[in-house]
Amino acid sequence: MRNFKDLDPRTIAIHAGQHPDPASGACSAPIIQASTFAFDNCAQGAARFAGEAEGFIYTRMGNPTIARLEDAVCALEGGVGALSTASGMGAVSTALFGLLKAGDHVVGHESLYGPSRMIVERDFARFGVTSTFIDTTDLAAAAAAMQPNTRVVMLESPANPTMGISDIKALAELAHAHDALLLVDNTFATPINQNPLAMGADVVIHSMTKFINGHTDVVAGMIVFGDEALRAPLTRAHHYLGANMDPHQAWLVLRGIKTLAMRVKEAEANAMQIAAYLEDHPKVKWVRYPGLESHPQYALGRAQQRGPGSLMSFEVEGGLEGGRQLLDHLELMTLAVSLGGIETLIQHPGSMTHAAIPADERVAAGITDGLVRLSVGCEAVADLIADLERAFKHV
Ligand code: LCS
Repeated sequence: MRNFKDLDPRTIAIHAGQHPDPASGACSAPIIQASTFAFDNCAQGAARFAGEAEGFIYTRMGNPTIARLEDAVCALEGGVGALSTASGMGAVSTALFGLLKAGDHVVGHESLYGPSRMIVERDFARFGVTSTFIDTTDLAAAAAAMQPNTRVVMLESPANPTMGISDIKALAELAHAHDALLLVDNTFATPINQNPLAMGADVVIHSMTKFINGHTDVVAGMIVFGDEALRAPLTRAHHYLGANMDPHQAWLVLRGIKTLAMRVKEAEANAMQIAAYLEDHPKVKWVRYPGLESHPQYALGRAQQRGPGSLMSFEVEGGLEGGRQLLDHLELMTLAVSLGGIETLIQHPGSMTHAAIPADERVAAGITDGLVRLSVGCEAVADLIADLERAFKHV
Protein backbone atom coordinates (compact mmCIF):
# COMPACT_ATOMS: atom_id res chain seq x y z
CA MET A 1 0.00 0.00 0.00
CA ARG A 2 1.22 3.51 -0.85
CA ASN A 3 2.08 5.60 2.20
CA PHE A 4 -0.76 8.07 2.78
CA LYS A 5 0.63 9.56 5.99
CA ASP A 6 1.29 13.07 4.69
CA LEU A 7 -1.89 13.46 2.65
CA ASP A 8 -5.09 15.30 3.51
CA PRO A 9 -8.04 13.06 4.51
CA ARG A 10 -9.96 14.37 1.48
CA THR A 11 -7.26 12.95 -0.76
CA ILE A 12 -6.91 9.71 1.21
CA ALA A 13 -10.67 9.05 0.96
CA ILE A 14 -10.39 9.12 -2.84
CA HIS A 15 -7.12 7.21 -3.31
CA ALA A 16 -6.47 4.75 -0.47
CA GLY A 17 -7.34 1.19 -1.51
CA GLN A 18 -8.45 2.46 -4.94
CA HIS A 19 -5.36 1.67 -7.06
CA PRO A 20 -6.03 0.27 -10.57
CA ASP A 21 -6.39 -3.51 -10.78
CA PRO A 22 -2.92 -4.88 -11.66
CA ALA A 23 -4.42 -7.70 -13.76
CA SER A 24 -6.68 -5.61 -16.03
CA GLY A 25 -5.87 -1.96 -15.41
CA ALA A 26 -9.47 -1.39 -14.32
CA CYS A 27 -9.78 1.89 -12.43
CA SER A 28 -12.54 0.53 -10.22
CA ALA A 29 -11.78 -2.29 -7.78
CA PRO A 30 -12.70 -5.75 -9.07
CA ILE A 31 -15.21 -7.64 -6.93
CA ILE A 32 -13.41 -10.88 -6.10
CA GLN A 33 -16.53 -12.87 -5.29
CA ALA A 34 -14.76 -16.01 -4.10
CA SER A 35 -14.95 -17.93 -0.83
CA THR A 36 -11.59 -19.65 -1.21
CA PHE A 37 -8.22 -19.12 -2.94
CA ALA A 38 -6.06 -21.73 -4.72
CA PHE A 39 -2.51 -22.46 -3.52
CA ASP A 40 0.25 -23.30 -6.03
CA ASN A 41 1.31 -26.20 -3.82
CA CYS A 42 1.16 -27.48 -0.23
CA ALA A 43 4.23 -25.56 0.82
CA GLN A 44 2.64 -22.27 -0.26
CA GLY A 45 -0.61 -23.13 1.57
CA ALA A 46 1.36 -23.97 4.70
CA ALA A 47 3.33 -20.72 4.48
CA ARG A 48 0.14 -18.64 4.15
CA PHE A 49 -1.43 -20.34 7.16
CA ALA A 50 1.75 -19.74 9.15
CA GLY A 51 1.65 -16.05 8.18
CA GLU A 52 5.04 -16.44 6.45
CA ALA A 53 3.74 -15.74 2.93
CA GLU A 54 1.48 -13.01 1.58
CA GLY A 55 -1.76 -14.10 -0.07
CA PHE A 56 -5.33 -15.04 0.59
CA ILE A 57 -6.68 -18.28 2.02
CA TYR A 58 -10.41 -18.06 2.66
CA THR A 59 -12.72 -15.01 2.56
CA ARG A 60 -13.73 -15.19 6.24
CA MET A 61 -10.02 -14.51 6.91
CA GLY A 62 -9.50 -11.92 4.17
CA ASN A 63 -10.22 -11.16 0.52
CA PRO A 64 -8.63 -8.80 -2.05
CA THR A 65 -11.71 -6.54 -2.42
CA ILE A 66 -12.25 -6.39 1.33
CA ALA A 67 -8.52 -5.73 1.89
CA ARG A 68 -8.77 -2.59 -0.26
CA LEU A 69 -11.46 -1.21 2.02
CA GLU A 70 -9.46 -2.14 5.12
CA ASP A 71 -6.47 -0.28 3.63
CA ALA A 72 -8.67 2.74 2.91
CA VAL A 73 -10.14 3.10 6.40
CA CYS A 74 -6.81 2.21 8.03
CA ALA A 75 -5.14 5.03 6.09
CA LEU A 76 -7.92 7.48 6.96
CA GLU A 77 -7.62 6.66 10.68
CA GLY A 78 -3.82 6.45 10.72
CA GLY A 79 -3.85 2.89 12.06
CA VAL A 80 -1.40 -0.01 11.69
CA GLY A 81 -4.13 -2.48 10.70
CA ALA A 82 -7.86 -2.82 10.11
CA LEU A 83 -10.44 -5.60 10.13
CA SER A 84 -13.74 -5.25 8.33
CA THR A 85 -16.99 -6.68 9.67
CA ALA A 86 -20.51 -7.41 8.49
CA SER A 87 -21.92 -4.54 10.58
CA GLY A 88 -20.96 -1.92 13.14
CA MET A 89 -22.11 -4.30 15.86
CA GLY A 90 -19.88 -6.94 14.26
CA ALA A 91 -16.98 -4.54 14.88
CA VAL A 92 -18.04 -3.80 18.48
CA SER A 93 -18.58 -7.48 19.40
CA THR A 94 -15.43 -8.70 17.60
CA ALA A 95 -13.20 -6.06 19.21
CA LEU A 96 -14.57 -6.74 22.69
CA PHE A 97 -14.33 -10.53 22.16
CA GLY A 98 -10.69 -10.09 21.21
CA LEU A 99 -9.77 -7.80 24.09
CA LEU A 100 -11.71 -9.12 27.12
CA LYS A 101 -11.50 -12.18 29.36
CA ALA A 102 -13.45 -13.35 32.42
CA GLY A 103 -12.71 -11.15 35.41
CA ASP A 104 -12.09 -8.02 33.32
CA HIS A 105 -13.98 -4.76 33.86
CA VAL A 106 -15.19 -2.24 31.25
CA VAL A 107 -15.79 1.46 31.81
CA GLY A 108 -18.24 2.73 29.20
CA HIS A 109 -19.98 5.93 28.21
CA GLU A 110 -23.53 5.77 29.56
CA SER A 111 -25.19 6.86 26.32
CA LEU A 112 -23.37 4.45 23.99
CA TYR A 113 -25.54 3.15 21.13
CA GLY A 114 -28.03 0.84 22.95
CA PRO A 115 -26.77 -2.55 21.66
CA SER A 116 -23.10 -1.54 22.26
CA ARG A 117 -23.91 -0.91 25.90
CA MET A 118 -26.20 -3.93 26.26
CA ILE A 119 -23.71 -6.42 24.82
CA VAL A 120 -21.26 -5.44 27.57
CA GLU A 121 -23.76 -5.00 30.37
CA ARG A 122 -25.82 -8.14 29.70
CA ASP A 123 -23.98 -10.49 27.36
CA PHE A 124 -20.31 -10.15 28.31
CA ALA A 125 -21.58 -10.25 31.91
CA ARG A 126 -22.59 -13.87 31.24
CA PHE A 127 -18.88 -14.61 30.69
CA GLY A 128 -17.72 -12.88 33.86
CA VAL A 129 -17.01 -9.37 32.56
CA THR A 130 -18.24 -6.55 34.80
CA SER A 131 -18.88 -2.98 33.72
CA THR A 132 -19.56 0.55 34.92
CA PHE A 133 -21.34 3.08 32.71
CA ILE A 134 -20.76 6.74 33.46
CA ASP A 135 -20.70 10.04 31.62
CA THR A 136 -17.21 10.02 30.09
CA THR A 137 -17.50 13.75 29.35
CA ASP A 138 -16.90 14.01 33.12
CA LEU A 139 -13.22 13.08 33.64
CA ALA A 140 -13.61 12.82 37.41
CA ALA A 141 -16.47 10.33 36.98
CA ALA A 142 -14.35 8.31 34.56
CA ALA A 143 -11.38 8.28 36.96
CA ALA A 144 -13.64 7.20 39.82
CA ALA A 145 -15.05 4.32 37.75
CA MET A 146 -11.62 2.77 37.03
CA GLN A 147 -10.85 -0.48 38.87
CA PRO A 148 -7.64 -2.52 39.11
CA ASN A 149 -9.17 -5.00 36.60
CA THR A 150 -10.43 -2.38 34.12
CA ARG A 151 -9.22 -3.57 30.71
CA VAL A 152 -11.25 -1.43 28.29
CA VAL A 153 -12.57 2.14 28.37
CA MET A 154 -15.18 2.53 25.66
CA LEU A 155 -16.80 5.69 24.33
CA GLU A 156 -18.43 7.47 21.43
CA SER A 157 -17.55 11.10 20.87
CA PRO A 158 -19.76 12.81 19.92
CA ALA A 159 -22.03 10.32 21.66
CA ASN A 160 -25.25 8.82 20.34
CA PRO A 161 -27.59 10.77 20.69
CA THR A 162 -26.72 13.23 23.47
CA MET A 163 -23.85 14.68 21.40
CA GLY A 164 -21.64 14.77 24.52
CA ILE A 165 -17.96 15.20 23.65
CA SER A 166 -15.39 13.26 25.69
CA ASP A 167 -11.75 14.32 26.04
CA ILE A 168 -10.10 11.50 24.07
CA LYS A 169 -6.51 12.46 24.93
CA ALA A 170 -7.20 12.69 28.66
CA LEU A 171 -9.20 9.44 28.67
CA ALA A 172 -6.41 7.63 26.77
CA GLU A 173 -3.98 8.79 29.44
CA LEU A 174 -6.37 7.65 32.18
CA ALA A 175 -6.86 4.24 30.55
CA HIS A 176 -3.14 3.71 29.99
CA ALA A 177 -2.32 4.68 33.59
CA HIS A 178 -4.50 1.70 34.57
CA ASP A 179 -3.07 -0.67 31.90
CA ALA A 180 -6.38 -0.46 30.08
CA LEU A 181 -7.10 0.22 26.40
CA LEU A 182 -9.21 3.06 25.01
CA LEU A 183 -11.74 2.02 22.36
CA VAL A 184 -13.45 4.90 20.52
CA ASP A 185 -16.49 4.48 18.30
CA ASN A 186 -15.76 7.19 15.71
CA THR A 187 -18.94 6.66 13.67
CA PHE A 188 -20.43 10.11 14.38
CA ALA A 189 -17.29 12.19 13.82
CA THR A 190 -15.94 10.16 10.85
CA PRO A 191 -12.19 10.09 10.09
CA ILE A 192 -12.69 13.31 8.13
CA ASN A 193 -13.37 15.22 11.34
CA GLN A 194 -11.55 13.19 14.00
CA ASN A 195 -8.71 10.68 14.36
CA PRO A 196 -8.82 9.11 17.84
CA LEU A 197 -5.65 6.99 17.36
CA ALA A 198 -3.62 10.19 16.93
CA MET A 199 -4.97 11.33 20.32
CA GLY A 200 -3.86 8.15 22.07
CA ALA A 201 -6.82 5.78 21.58
CA ASP A 202 -5.87 2.14 20.94
CA VAL A 203 -8.79 0.92 18.85
CA VAL A 204 -11.29 2.76 16.63
CA ILE A 205 -14.65 1.29 15.65
CA HIS A 206 -16.87 2.37 12.77
CA SER A 207 -20.38 1.55 11.78
CA MET A 208 -19.69 2.09 8.08
CA THR A 209 -23.43 1.73 7.59
CA LYS A 210 -23.41 5.45 8.33
CA PHE A 211 -21.17 8.15 6.82
CA ILE A 212 -18.41 5.98 5.36
CA ASN A 213 -20.77 4.19 2.99
CA GLY A 214 -23.15 7.13 3.06
CA HIS A 215 -25.95 5.93 0.78
CA THR A 216 -28.27 4.08 3.18
CA ASP A 217 -27.88 0.84 1.22
CA VAL A 218 -25.23 -1.19 3.12
CA VAL A 219 -24.71 -2.40 6.70
CA ALA A 220 -20.99 -2.72 7.47
CA GLY A 221 -18.34 -2.16 10.15
CA MET A 222 -14.60 -1.69 10.67
CA ILE A 223 -12.07 -2.08 13.48
CA VAL A 224 -8.82 -0.08 13.22
CA PHE A 225 -5.98 -0.58 15.69
CA GLY A 226 -2.99 1.62 16.37
CA ASP A 227 -0.58 -0.90 17.92
CA GLU A 228 0.92 -4.06 16.36
CA ALA A 229 0.45 -5.86 19.70
CA LEU A 230 -3.31 -5.78 19.09
CA ARG A 231 -3.12 -7.43 15.66
CA ALA A 232 -2.99 -11.03 16.90
CA PRO A 233 -5.86 -10.96 19.45
CA LEU A 234 -8.15 -8.90 17.21
CA THR A 235 -7.38 -10.95 14.09
CA ARG A 236 -8.06 -14.21 15.95
CA ALA A 237 -11.39 -12.85 17.21
CA HIS A 238 -12.25 -11.67 13.69
CA HIS A 239 -11.43 -15.03 12.06
CA TYR A 240 -13.19 -17.12 14.69
CA LEU A 241 -16.32 -15.06 15.37
CA GLY A 242 -17.12 -14.91 11.66
CA ALA A 243 -18.77 -11.49 11.57
CA ASN A 244 -16.84 -10.93 8.35
CA MET A 245 -17.70 -8.70 5.44
CA ASP A 246 -18.76 -9.89 2.00
CA PRO A 247 -16.75 -8.77 -1.09
CA HIS A 248 -19.75 -7.17 -2.76
CA GLN A 249 -20.54 -5.24 0.41
CA ALA A 250 -16.89 -4.07 0.48
CA TRP A 251 -17.15 -2.87 -3.12
CA LEU A 252 -20.22 -0.77 -2.38
CA VAL A 253 -18.48 0.87 0.58
CA LEU A 254 -15.36 1.42 -1.57
CA ARG A 255 -17.63 3.34 -3.94
CA GLY A 256 -19.26 5.36 -1.16
CA ILE A 257 -16.03 6.25 0.65
CA LYS A 258 -14.69 8.19 -2.36
CA THR A 259 -17.20 10.98 -1.64
CA LEU A 260 -16.94 10.75 2.17
CA ALA A 261 -15.15 14.06 2.65
CA MET A 262 -17.43 16.13 0.41
CA ARG A 263 -20.56 14.56 1.89
CA VAL A 264 -19.37 15.20 5.45
CA LYS A 265 -18.54 18.84 4.69
CA GLU A 266 -21.70 19.56 2.68
CA ALA A 267 -23.94 18.05 5.38
CA GLU A 268 -22.00 19.92 8.06
CA ALA A 269 -22.59 23.27 6.36
CA ASN A 270 -26.32 22.46 6.23
CA ALA A 271 -26.29 21.35 9.87
CA MET A 272 -24.73 24.64 11.03
CA GLN A 273 -27.65 26.55 9.50
CA ILE A 274 -30.31 24.16 10.78
CA ALA A 275 -28.87 24.20 14.31
CA ALA A 276 -28.98 28.01 14.33
CA TYR A 277 -32.59 27.92 13.03
CA LEU A 278 -33.65 25.41 15.71
CA GLU A 279 -31.87 27.30 18.50
CA ASP A 280 -33.95 30.38 17.70
CA HIS A 281 -37.21 28.47 17.34
CA PRO A 282 -39.86 29.18 20.04
CA LYS A 283 -41.02 25.54 20.00
CA VAL A 284 -37.54 24.11 20.68
CA LYS A 285 -36.38 23.91 24.31
CA TRP A 286 -32.72 23.26 23.56
CA VAL A 287 -30.39 22.14 20.77
CA ARG A 288 -27.26 20.03 21.27
CA TYR A 289 -24.88 20.53 18.36
CA PRO A 290 -21.07 20.65 18.62
CA GLY A 291 -21.02 23.67 16.29
CA LEU A 292 -23.10 25.85 18.64
CA GLU A 293 -21.41 27.82 21.39
CA SER A 294 -24.19 26.61 23.69
CA HIS A 295 -22.83 23.04 23.47
CA PRO A 296 -21.41 22.14 26.92
CA GLN A 297 -18.12 20.91 25.42
CA TYR A 298 -17.92 23.45 22.57
CA ALA A 299 -14.27 24.35 23.22
CA LEU A 300 -13.17 20.72 23.52
CA GLY A 301 -15.01 19.87 20.31
CA ARG A 302 -13.25 22.71 18.49
CA ALA A 303 -9.88 21.50 19.76
CA GLN A 304 -10.36 17.79 19.12
CA GLN A 305 -12.47 17.71 15.93
CA ARG A 306 -11.82 19.28 12.52
CA GLY A 307 -15.53 20.10 12.25
CA PRO A 308 -18.76 19.75 14.24
CA GLY A 309 -20.37 17.17 11.91
CA SER A 310 -23.99 16.92 10.88
CA LEU A 311 -25.75 15.25 13.81
CA MET A 312 -27.70 17.06 16.45
CA SER A 313 -30.37 16.45 19.01
CA PHE A 314 -33.05 18.81 20.23
CA GLU A 315 -36.00 18.80 22.60
CA VAL A 316 -39.35 19.82 21.12
CA GLU A 317 -41.92 21.65 23.18
CA GLY A 318 -44.62 19.21 24.34
CA GLY A 319 -42.39 16.18 25.07
CA LEU A 320 -43.39 12.89 23.56
CA GLU A 321 -46.52 14.25 21.84
CA GLY A 322 -44.71 17.33 20.53
CA GLY A 323 -42.04 15.11 19.01
CA ARG A 324 -44.65 12.86 17.48
CA GLN A 325 -46.50 15.79 15.86
CA LEU A 326 -43.29 17.21 14.43
CA LEU A 327 -42.03 13.93 13.01
CA ASP A 328 -45.42 12.90 11.62
CA HIS A 329 -45.79 16.17 9.66
CA LEU A 330 -42.41 16.20 7.91
CA GLU A 331 -42.66 15.61 4.16
CA LEU A 332 -39.03 15.66 3.05
CA MET A 333 -37.02 14.39 6.02
CA THR A 334 -37.28 10.62 6.44
CA LEU A 335 -38.49 9.19 9.75
CA ALA A 336 -35.99 6.36 10.14
CA VAL A 337 -33.24 5.10 12.41
CA SER A 338 -29.63 5.09 11.23
CA LEU A 339 -27.74 8.25 10.27
CA GLY A 340 -24.97 9.59 8.11
CA GLY A 341 -26.73 9.05 4.78
CA ILE A 342 -26.83 11.52 1.92
CA GLU A 343 -30.48 12.15 2.83
CA THR A 344 -31.73 13.72 6.05
CA LEU A 345 -32.93 11.18 8.62
CA ILE A 346 -34.82 12.02 11.79
CA GLN A 347 -35.72 9.72 14.67
CA HIS A 348 -36.84 9.45 18.27
CA PRO A 349 -34.22 7.58 20.39
CA GLY A 350 -36.49 7.11 23.44
CA SER A 351 -38.79 4.82 21.48
CA MET A 352 -36.29 3.53 18.91
CA THR A 353 -32.47 3.16 19.14
CA HIS A 354 -32.21 3.51 22.92
CA ALA A 355 -35.50 1.84 23.90
CA ALA A 356 -33.60 -1.25 25.17
CA ILE A 357 -32.08 0.86 27.98
CA PRO A 358 -34.37 0.99 31.06
CA ALA A 359 -36.31 4.31 31.05
CA ASP A 360 -34.82 5.69 34.29
CA GLU A 361 -31.25 4.96 33.13
CA ARG A 362 -32.03 6.36 29.69
CA VAL A 363 -33.33 9.65 31.09
CA ALA A 364 -30.45 9.84 33.58
CA ALA A 365 -28.09 9.49 30.58
CA GLY A 366 -29.70 12.57 28.99
CA ILE A 367 -31.96 10.76 26.53
CA THR A 368 -35.18 12.47 27.50
CA ASP A 369 -38.62 11.45 26.16
CA GLY A 370 -38.93 14.40 23.79
CA LEU A 371 -35.41 14.22 22.42
CA VAL A 372 -35.32 14.15 18.61
CA ARG A 373 -32.15 13.13 16.74
CA LEU A 374 -31.49 14.71 13.39
CA SER A 375 -28.92 13.46 10.88
CA VAL A 376 -28.69 16.29 8.37
CA GLY A 377 -28.07 15.27 4.77
CA CYS A 378 -26.88 17.01 1.62
CA GLU A 379 -30.20 18.39 0.29
CA ALA A 380 -30.56 22.16 -0.26
CA VAL A 381 -30.74 23.60 3.26
CA ALA A 382 -33.64 25.95 2.41
CA ASP A 383 -35.78 22.94 1.51
CA LEU A 384 -34.94 21.25 4.80
CA ILE A 385 -35.74 24.35 6.87
CA ALA A 386 -39.03 24.80 4.99
CA ASP A 387 -39.94 21.20 5.82
CA LEU A 388 -39.27 21.82 9.54
CA GLU A 389 -41.14 25.12 9.46
CA ARG A 390 -44.24 23.43 7.99
CA ALA A 391 -44.15 20.57 10.52
CA PHE A 392 -43.58 22.88 13.54
CA LYS A 393 -46.98 24.49 12.84
CA HIS A 394 -48.55 21.22 14.08
CA VAL A 395 -46.65 21.20 17.39
N1 LCS B 1 -22.02 2.62 16.72
C1 LCS B 1 -22.82 3.68 16.59
C2 LCS B 1 -22.38 5.01 17.10
C3 LCS B 1 -24.07 3.54 16.00
O1 LCS B 1 -24.85 4.62 15.87
C4 LCS B 1 -24.47 2.26 15.53
C5 LCS B 1 -25.78 2.03 14.90
C6 LCS B 1 -23.60 1.18 15.69
C7 LCS B 1 -22.37 1.40 16.27
C8 LCS B 1 -23.93 -0.18 15.19
O2 LCS B 1 -23.74 -0.23 13.81
P1 LCS B 1 -24.54 -1.21 12.81
O3 LCS B 1 -24.36 -2.59 13.32
O4 LCS B 1 -25.96 -0.80 12.84
O5 LCS B 1 -23.84 -0.98 11.52
N2 LCS B 1 -26.66 3.08 15.08
C9 LCS B 1 -27.90 3.14 14.69
C10 LCS B 1 -28.73 4.22 14.98
O6 LCS B 1 -28.40 5.19 15.65
N3 LCS B 1 -29.89 4.02 14.45
O7 LCS B 1 -29.96 2.79 13.83
C11 LCS B 1 -28.68 2.14 13.95
